[in-house]
Amino acid sequence: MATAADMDAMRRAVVLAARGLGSTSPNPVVGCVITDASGHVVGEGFHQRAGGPHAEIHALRAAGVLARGGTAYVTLEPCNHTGRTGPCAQALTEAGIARVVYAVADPNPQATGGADALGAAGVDVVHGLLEEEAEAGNIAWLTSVRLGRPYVTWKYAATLDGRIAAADGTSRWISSPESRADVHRLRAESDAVVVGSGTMRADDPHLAVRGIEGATQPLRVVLDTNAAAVRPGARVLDDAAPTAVVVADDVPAEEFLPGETWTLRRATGGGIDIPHLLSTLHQAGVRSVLLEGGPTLAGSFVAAGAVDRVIGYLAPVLLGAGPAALADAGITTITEALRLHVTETERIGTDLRITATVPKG
Ligand code: AOF
Ligand code: ZN
Repeated sequence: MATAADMDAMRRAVVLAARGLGSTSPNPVVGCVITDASGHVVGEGFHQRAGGPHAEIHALRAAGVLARGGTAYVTLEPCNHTGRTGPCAQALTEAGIARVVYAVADPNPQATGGADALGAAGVDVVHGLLEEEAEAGNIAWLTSVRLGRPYVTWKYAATLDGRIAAADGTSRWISSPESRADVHRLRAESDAVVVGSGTMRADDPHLAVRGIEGATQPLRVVLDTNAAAVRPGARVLDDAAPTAVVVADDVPAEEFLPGETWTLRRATGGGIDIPHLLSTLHQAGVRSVLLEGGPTLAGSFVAAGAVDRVIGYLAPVLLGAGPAALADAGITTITEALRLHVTETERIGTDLRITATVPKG
């Protein structure tokens, strides 16, 4: 049975887990709170980077001997494997933890089994407290383990009438400075930022995180199918963050620019094959992708069923003409419309930010 105090401790663990967003990939974000036998918090921890101690170990170290007889609240089932670190189920047992409450079962076949191991050692185990919140906080990693591809967020900024530029192509600045700063937070939480050749030509974007101290820079990925859009001196080629330029595998190598070039399959429509791109990113350890590309690229991702979440910044501006945020996504009749689930609405500066998820399956 879970009490109100259990809920408070797990809520705190979910908040702690989020501190690892952007820096733990290819591993999950995990938070842990330890309370003593009388319910006082004696240790907290979160997973900070892949290869480093798991959340439970940080919390156990903070608690020391006060962990004995206490409860550990963990957002993910404690692991049962010796990977880069030892099994947390064993560390919890050895510290004398009497009860473990965890939110989400670990779907990773190598690490699973912690709950059973704890139960077998006589620890009281509770599963599922704040499962939805913990799942949402770790959605990129969980999606990656389940689907073998990164979690994709498509972000755009548009006028209230859904346009991303005026008829003559001018677009600076539709959204407010606060919205633009918020995008840097999204980039910092993402492992990779993806744009296409249209955005490359129109904006010469930089795509690195600015203005957030200690932020982990994402991998900047430019889909330049025909090796024609990224030119020497492009801002994306500076050393502020790593960059991969993706070119179709039928383009002659002499046309590549110096630097990291990935050659991937071309899809029948002419662009890079999106499932191939996503599985390549997955293999490179990328668990979350922020799609900042223009309408054409976003249309291809939607058509490929490769968008999990949409974040739209809507500015109270009308243009009446100009390109729409999303180009053709293969939808021709209303029964095929992609219907989303709004998870959040927020005022950002003078704009409205809408976050919506794409239902699975
Ligand atoms: C984490 N941090 O706090 C917990 C994890 O690469 P390793 O050896 O550190 O193991 C990673 C796996 O351990 C991970 O995929 C997940 O299944 C489990 N739990 N991992 O990185 C943590 N609790
Ligand atoms: Zn562990």
